[in-house]
Amino acid sequence: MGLIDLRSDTVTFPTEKMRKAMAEAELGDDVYGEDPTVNRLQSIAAERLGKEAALFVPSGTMGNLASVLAHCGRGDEVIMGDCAHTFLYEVGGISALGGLHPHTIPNQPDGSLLIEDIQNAVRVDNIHFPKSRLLILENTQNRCGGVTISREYMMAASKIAHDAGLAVHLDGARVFNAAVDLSLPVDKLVDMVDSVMFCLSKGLCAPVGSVICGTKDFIEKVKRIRKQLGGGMRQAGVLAAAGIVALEEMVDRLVDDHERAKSLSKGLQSIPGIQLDKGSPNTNMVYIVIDQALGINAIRCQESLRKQGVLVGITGPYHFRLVCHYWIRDEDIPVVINAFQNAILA
Ligand code: TLP
Repeated sequence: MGLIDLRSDTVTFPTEKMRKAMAEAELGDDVYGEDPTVNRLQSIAAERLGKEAALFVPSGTMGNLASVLAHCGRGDEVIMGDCAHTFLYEVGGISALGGLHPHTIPNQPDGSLLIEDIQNAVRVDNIHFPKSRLLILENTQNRCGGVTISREYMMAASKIAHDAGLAVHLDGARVFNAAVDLSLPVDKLVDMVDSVMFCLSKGLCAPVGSVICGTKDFIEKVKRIRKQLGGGMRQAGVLAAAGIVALEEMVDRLVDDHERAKSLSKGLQSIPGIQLDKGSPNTNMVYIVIDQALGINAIRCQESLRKQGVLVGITGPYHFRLVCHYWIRDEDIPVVINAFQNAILA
C-alpha cells in the first residue's frame, strides 16, 4: 500500500518531466554566474514576479534569511506576525546570524496584521530603541490555515511600512497558491513589496530550491550574503531545470489541490468529534482539532493513521495539519476520511 503523505507539500517528489529536464540540463558554475539553466530560471522568475532580478537559493529558510540580512543591519528591528514562519520555524536565524531583533504583533485569524498594530510597532527615534527597518508579510499565511491575503491588504500594510521608512519583504513560499486562489497574476500580488521569496519545492513539486526577487541592487547584495551563508551552488542547473518546469507547468494545477483540501475538510468535519481548527481552507491546507472527550490525543491518532497508511502533521495536543499536493489524488480523500474515523473510534 502506498503511503498518503499529507504532512506537507514539501514532501512532493519531482514529476517525470522534471526528472527528464534535470537529466538533460545544460550546466556551468553558478558561483561564476555561468550556469545557463540557473540563469534561465532566474530570468523567468524575475519576469513572472514583475521584479528586476532574481536569485536561486537552496531553501525558503535561506531565502528569507538572506533577504532579511540584505534589508537590515545588526541591532535593527524586524516587524512580523507572531505566526510568521520566520518567527516560528526558521531556528531564530535572523537573531542568531543577523543580530536582529524580532518585534512580533498578533496575526489575526485571517492571517493579516492589524494596520494599527503595524503602526504602533514602528519605533520612534529614541536613543533607547532599535531602529525599525523591515516588515515581513506572509502569503499564503501557513500557520493561520494556509489563508490567502488579499492584494488590497498587502497594499495597505506595505504603504504603512513604506510611509514609515521601512522596507517590506514577502515570505511568499506559497505565493502561487495565493495568486491562483485570487485568480490574479502573481506579479499583481507582489508589486507593492520590495522583495519576495517563493518556493519551488512545495506545491510546485521541484525537489529543491526557492527564488528571491527584487531590484538588481538588492539581488546583488543578496548574492554576496548567499555566498557568505554557504549557499553558493555550483552546477545547480540540475535543480533549476526542475524549477523551470515547476513555473511553466505546475502553477495552474494548484487549484486542484485547493479543491481537494475543501473536500477533505468537508469530509473530516462530518465526523463527530472533529472540527476545523482554523477557518475553512481556501488553499491547500486543512487544520483540524479532535475533541478531547474522544479520549485519544494527536500522537496516538497520528500513529493509528500511520498504520493505515496515512501520514499527517501534528500542530498541538489534539491538533493536526493536512496538506494537499500533486501526489494526493481524488481517490485518496475518502481513504483519509475513513482512516480518521477508524482512528478516533479505536
Ligand atoms: N514550511 C514547512 C515547515 O518548515 C513548517 C512546512 O511544512 O510548511 N516560509 C513558509 C511560509 C513555509 O511554510 C516554509 C516551509 C518556509 C518558509 C521554509 O521553506 P524551506 O523548508 O524550503 O526552508
